Formats: sequence, structure tokens, C-alpha cells
Amino acid sequence: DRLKLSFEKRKQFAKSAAAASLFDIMVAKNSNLCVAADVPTAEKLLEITKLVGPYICVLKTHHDIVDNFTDDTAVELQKLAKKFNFLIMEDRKFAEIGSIALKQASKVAGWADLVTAHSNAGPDIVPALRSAFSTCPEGDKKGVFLVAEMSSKGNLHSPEYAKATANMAILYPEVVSGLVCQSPSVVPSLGVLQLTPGVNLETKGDSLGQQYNTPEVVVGEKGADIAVVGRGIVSVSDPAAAAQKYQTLLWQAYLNRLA
Ligand code: 5FU
Repeated sequence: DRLKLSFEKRKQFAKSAAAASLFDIMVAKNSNLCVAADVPTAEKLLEITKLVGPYICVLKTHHDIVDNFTDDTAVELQKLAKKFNFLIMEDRKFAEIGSIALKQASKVAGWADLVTAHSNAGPDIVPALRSAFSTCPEGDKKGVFLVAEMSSKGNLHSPEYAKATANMAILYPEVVSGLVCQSPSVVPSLGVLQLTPGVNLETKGDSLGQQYNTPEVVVGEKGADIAVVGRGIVSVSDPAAAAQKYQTLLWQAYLNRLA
């Protein structure tokens, strides 16, 4: 049972190098928190990263919503990732035919350790992204998270779609490090990580379809290995304190799950 096994033990089943290093980081930092750094400018992105860096295992970006995101921004992000020991995930959700996804992913593969992709175009999205990684230094240490399910109201992700997505993780175990999903039964193997967005202590959702749960529910019931918190951390007056609070609650929820 995946939910009862520690991250230390699960690391032994990781077939993707990125998943293995994620398990290491999570254990080293006692953190299963991913912060979604959805801020409008490059300056704010670097500022928030410095504040939350000590508390996270993954920094998730949408670099295309950041004004003046430049190569220098990427270099600074990578320095912070090294300093604070976290991985950078660009949540671009690639969803194209392989030949285009390869070209799109080549734009971010230089600085992102992890990227997200939809599975709707079929399994060849995965080798396409692997090809984009292969042109980078240490490209074989990068990984993909496939979106099996979404957190938003009315989304079209059926159980069959989620299962077919999980099968792609089995097909390409050295590239697919994890799945983005909302239910505990989707992840097909012990070495694959479940990333789950939609976490907020203060509110149940937003006006555009987002749906939130608490850390306890997301980790304990929905099966998240890593939970994503965006506005619950980046839109409050003290993001560092909020990050520390979510880190503590999410890690406690993981320990409760093991017990
Ligand atoms: F795949 C998904 C999903 O199903 N729901 C999400 O919310 C990804 N996300 C991302 O998590 C979304 O793109 C945001 O970057 C983040 C959630 O941010 P929030 O501010 O905590 O709602």
C-alpha cells in the first residue's frame, strides 16, 4: 500500500532519477510542500522564492504569466534551487503532438527540473519531452508529471482517462516521475509521486472553479505525496510564515498517514 510506505522506502522503487531526488529532498527537508509561485513579475518571483525556499521540496512556476521573465531570472531561480535544495517545476501542461511539444519544451528544459504535460494527445508526448531534456546538461535527471486529474469544477477528466494516463507512467518509468491527480488510487507504482493541487486552509474555492481541501484531507484521503499551495502562501502578508505553517501541517498529515 503506497499510502502506508515511507518516502525513504518508496525511493527504492523510483525508476526516474528526478523522482529519486525528490524523495531525497522531501526526507532531508521534512517537506512535501510545493509552492505555486504564481506572481506577476520576475522580481516578485525571486522574492517569493527566497521567502519560501527553506520550506519547500518543489517550486512550481507558470513562467508565461510572469512579466519580464528572462534567462537571468531562470539563472537566479536555479541558484536559489541549489541553495535551498528544491526542484523547479514548470507547470506548462504541454498538450501537443510530439514534434511541437518537443520544440515548446526546449524553451524551458534548460532551467526546469520537472515539467507537467497533459496525456490527451497520446503517449508520445513523453518521449517528445525526453528529447527536449536530452539536449540539456543533466537532461536525464529531469522528469515529467502527467496530469491525470484536475482540481477544477466540472473538469472532463474521467476515471478511464486517469487510468490511461497512469499507464503512460508505466510505459515510460524513467521519464514520468509523477502524476498530477486528486484521488488515491490513480498512481500505478510505489516509485511514482502524486502531486495534488487545491490546498487552502482559509477558503473552499475561488470564483473561477478552483476547489480547495485542507492538508489533512489532501494527504490523508486524496493520497497526495506532494501538495501544491499557491494563493494560500503567495497572497498573504507573511508568505514565509504561511509556508512554514503549511509545511508543518502537510508533513504531519504524511506522518499521520503512515501511522
Ligand atoms: F493540474 C492542476 C490542477 O488540477 N489544479 C491546479 O490548481 C494544476 N493546478 C495549479 O496549482 C494551478 O495552475 C496553480 O498554479 C496552482 C494552484 O494555485 P492556488 O492559488 O493554490 O489555487
